[in-house]
Amino acid sequence: MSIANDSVFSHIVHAPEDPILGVTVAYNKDQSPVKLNLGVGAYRTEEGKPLVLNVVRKAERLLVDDNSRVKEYLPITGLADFNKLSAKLIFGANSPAVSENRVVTVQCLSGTGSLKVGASFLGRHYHQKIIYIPLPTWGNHPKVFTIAGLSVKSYRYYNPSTRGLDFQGLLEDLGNAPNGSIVLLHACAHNPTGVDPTPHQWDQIRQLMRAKALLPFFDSAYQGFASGSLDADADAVRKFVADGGECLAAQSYAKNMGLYGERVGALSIVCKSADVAPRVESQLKLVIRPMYSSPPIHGASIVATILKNEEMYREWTVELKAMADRIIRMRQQLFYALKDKGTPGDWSHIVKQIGMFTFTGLNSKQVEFMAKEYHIYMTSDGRISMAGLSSKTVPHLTEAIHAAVSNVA
Ligand code: PGU
Repeated sequence: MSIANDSVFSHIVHAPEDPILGVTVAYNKDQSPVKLNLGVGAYRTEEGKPLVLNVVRKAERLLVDDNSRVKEYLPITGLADFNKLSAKLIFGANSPAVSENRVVTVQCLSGTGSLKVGASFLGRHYHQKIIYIPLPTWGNHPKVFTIAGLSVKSYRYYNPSTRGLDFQGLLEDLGNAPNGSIVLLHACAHNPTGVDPTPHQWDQIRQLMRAKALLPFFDSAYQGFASGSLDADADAVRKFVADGGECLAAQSYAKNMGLYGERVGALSIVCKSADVAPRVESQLKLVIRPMYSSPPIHGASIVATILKNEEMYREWTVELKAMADRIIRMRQQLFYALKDKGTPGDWSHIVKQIGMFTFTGLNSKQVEFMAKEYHIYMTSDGRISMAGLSSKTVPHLTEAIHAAVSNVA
């Protein structure tokens, strides 16, 4: 009798690739010398290479040379310095919530891990088990929140015909949400649309949410990448904290410090009073302990080293601004290249949208065509990572988009 046929796992069906990370799998299989990966949101240099920031290299050298550093377990909540500095980074140096000890921050595994810990905490301890996420949103959001036992609903966000915010739809949907519902908000540089509310619109969203006791859960994966300024990109979050209300915030250092694979992030919960915060923290520890016990030490040490040293912090902001500026230049180059070529359609959204991505409006058939004929890879919703583009590859992408919209309906 054959043993192979007796696997206790033989009923298992092959799962599909992830809609975003699967793009890289397809790209890796392509043998063409002109292939281009605009799928995953990961920064590339003008030469198309991944970038390790100078200031990160510097921090790593300091860490390696410091013999007093050991590899002991961190506490369940992570590196204390890292947590304090992360709260300061997102809520601001003079945040009353921080100084009044109303903020609990725990180190987590990048942005995804921070969302996951926050979601599990809410699933266990928050009275309203409904979360509203924008339509569209990052593809992993519904999965993270569903697994935490929350019921996931969506609110209107993007209007394909204007290629802008569906502000009326957003207000209507949040206005109709049951009181107390959780609302997932992209802190800045909305993924995948590149469309953010204006400061005035943020204010209206905040007022509506506070009036209905909706609980804001900010996903901040791109602080510094939208405008090039860390403070400006945290503005929406800070306004919500400034009104004294409660919220959650998931931070990622993947993009803004280029620490993708180090998996460094933080979850903060802003409470109304300092007596609640330690109880919240104690329950977060019960979420984390059986999940991964305690977070990794290296990446958080890099971040803490940079954030607490004035000179290194300044260096970081310069390098971060350079990344944001290069992305903006790519927007301009692509826009003018399409215009010069006379490619059918209005492409002004390429320069209007902000952050790492352009939501091109290309449909899944056109996306498929561009992969097959031009070896250019992007997610099937037509999102391209502007950070994956360079002056050298803009002409090839322009050709491909031109051919796709001219030949594929
Ligand atoms: N939140 C948003 C809005 C994101 O875009 C991403 C990453 C994350 C959280 C999670 O980032 P961490 O790496 O866990 O810190 N989105 C990128 C990266 C690829 C992916 O899907 O994870 C993207 O291309 O959409």
